[in-house]
Amino acid sequence: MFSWLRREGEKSDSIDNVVEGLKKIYKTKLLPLELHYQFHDFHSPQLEEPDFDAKPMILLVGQYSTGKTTFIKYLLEREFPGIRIGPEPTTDRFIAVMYDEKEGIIPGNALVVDPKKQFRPLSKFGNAFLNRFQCSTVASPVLRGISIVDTPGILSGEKQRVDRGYDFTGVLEWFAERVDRIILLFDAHKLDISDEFRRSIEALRGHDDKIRIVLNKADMIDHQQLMRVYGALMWSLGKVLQTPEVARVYIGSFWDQPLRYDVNRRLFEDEEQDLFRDMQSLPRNAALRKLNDLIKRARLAKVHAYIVSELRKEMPSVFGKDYKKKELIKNLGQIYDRIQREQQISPGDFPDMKKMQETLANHDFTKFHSLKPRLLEVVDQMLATDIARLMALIPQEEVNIVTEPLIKETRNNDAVLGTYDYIKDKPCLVITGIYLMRQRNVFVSGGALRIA
Ligand SMILES: Nc1nc2c(ncn2[C@@H]2O[C@H](COP(=O)(O)OP(=O)(O)OP(=O)(O)O)[C@@H](O)[C@H]2O)c(=O)[nH]1
Ligand SMILES: [Mg+2]
Repeated sequence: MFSWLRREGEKSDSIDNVVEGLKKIYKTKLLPLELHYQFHDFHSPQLEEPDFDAKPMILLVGQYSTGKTTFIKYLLEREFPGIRIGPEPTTDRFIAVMYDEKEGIIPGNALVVDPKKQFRPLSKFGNAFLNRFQCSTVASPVLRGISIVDTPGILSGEKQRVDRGYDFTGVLEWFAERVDRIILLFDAHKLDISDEFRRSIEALRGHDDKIRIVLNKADMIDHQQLMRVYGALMWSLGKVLQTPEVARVYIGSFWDQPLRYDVNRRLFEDEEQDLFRDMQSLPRNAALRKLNDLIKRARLAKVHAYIVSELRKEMPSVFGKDYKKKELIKNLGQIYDRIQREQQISPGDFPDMKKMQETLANHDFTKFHSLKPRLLEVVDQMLATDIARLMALIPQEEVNIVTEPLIKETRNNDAVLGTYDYIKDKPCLVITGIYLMRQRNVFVSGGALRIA
């Protein structure tokens, strides 16, 4: 049934070249800027080879018993080592389900020291987490193209907040930042969004472009109830996600058992097709996403350099350092404003103020470096030329995938760098540069959009 995933699993040479190119420009052009301004202490750790090489990952998130583990089983058409399915809270750990000829389980502590895997930074969440983290390897053809991460169901109240013993939301955020898709599962038969789940969704908010929502177990209810549950879910989601667009919800029953109510069979089949088509595009789009992520990272690294060097400039050389530091942290908003004005950077590009203030409190401002324009110029040049060169290597098909939302988003005053031209006598917009969406960056090159 999932033969398409198998086909997509074979990587093309051009995508390999893009990944190699990204590694090189990261190491030679962006990393020096990150190191100079301690970017890794503030935002995200240094990227290693496996971060670039990793297959696209899908993260499953939901309250307990919404069918996350069953969903994976359905996708793989088989079980994986360590699988547990049941009506009570069952999965008690994060499980990365990955391809390997040899089936087995690699425990968390061994995973984070494996230089070939991308999980090394997870060691910062401590032993309590590592004991609850594992990799299950399966020789499933589906996993040749993607990896899937199963998570413990989100519980309510104390059980979620205290009993876990590690920073659950922090781990979720770590994965959310790195995965290609986040599938949020809801149980149509028992629709309820607990405060804890709401908080987890909020932690994923910065990645809303990756989120897909599944109203699972819809086979348990009839068509009338389904309409009501669907409406209730949309109403609740609107409050939690706070995006102006309406979320796309895939309705279905992702398991291999007969449906209890058959009235909606056709709907479920169509929805499944749509969702799987979306997942099918992941291996192809992964190169584009990695490129995109590097652009995002470079822009944040630049803003970070401006902030840190500005703080350095404000520090007195002899007396009153502690007092000044406190004052600067308190008035960080003014520094943001100043940089925004002087460097013409949009407010959405700045790091979260509260988080930045907390991290700054633990740093010695006198050790910060002052502005080194050369480092920034190298990154600008990387964004302007190297990225465009790599972009051109990505097969045209993928470029076209992102040209569609472009037209919609231009209404929000975002920038498309391009030229008007005629193709077969029809006026077209030929996109040659960077396109900035409100929170994310999509880089497009060589696409041609017909003007209506
Ligand atoms: N009716 C119906 N039941 C389902 C479906 N998917 C899963 N189930 C049942 O729901 C229960 C929970 O499934 P799991 O896959 O363990 O759910 P989970 O989200 O992984 O749960 P935790 O690991 O505890 O968070 C099991 O009894 C499954 O058999 C579905 O599509 N329809
Ligand atoms: Mg489970």
